[in-house]
Amino acid sequence: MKRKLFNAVFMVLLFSMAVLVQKEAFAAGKITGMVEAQRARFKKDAVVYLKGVSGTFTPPAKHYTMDQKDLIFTPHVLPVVVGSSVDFKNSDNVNHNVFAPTKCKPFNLGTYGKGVVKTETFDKSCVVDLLCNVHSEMSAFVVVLDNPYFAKTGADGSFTIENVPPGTYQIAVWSEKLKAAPQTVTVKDGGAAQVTFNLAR
Ligand SMILES: [Cu+2]
Repeated sequence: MKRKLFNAVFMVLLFSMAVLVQKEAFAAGKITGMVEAQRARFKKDAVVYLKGVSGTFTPPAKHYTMDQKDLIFTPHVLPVVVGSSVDFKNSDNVNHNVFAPTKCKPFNLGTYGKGVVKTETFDKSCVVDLLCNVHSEMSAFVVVLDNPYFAKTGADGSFTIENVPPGTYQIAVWSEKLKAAPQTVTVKDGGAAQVTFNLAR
């Protein structure tokens, strides 16, 4: 008897999960595409994002990490939603510093050695340049965005923005060196929209 009851409850649970999954699949769409550039290296690490999406967005509770390893900030470009916190690590045997000369978010975490982690919260949407005053060749960017609908391009320039609510949006691209005009994109219920940006000077 108990087993039958268990089976019945299990089936109901399974059924409601299937309904939920289906609802989710129909509600959200995605945007895929390419960021093209004449020099292949500029295709990588561009940030594609939606502008002016209404709503308030909760930043993730989990901190992002930006490491300093082998005299390189990793990742070089870190896109986050406004309000996110980033842990700045030093994994090298030498001292590093982290400072941001950016007007919208000036800060300096000081100079620190291996194993030390310092945290900064990014509460304004803007592009924050990061430098290390011990090693002038080191640089990175935290790209702080108004909403969670963004993606960073891979080495081939491809990107996918997942879970986009249906609607018409302005879509823009940020790149360290190059530019491209924003575009308009329409995402249909559960659909996949395609966008291509051509970066230039
Ligand atoms: Cu350094």
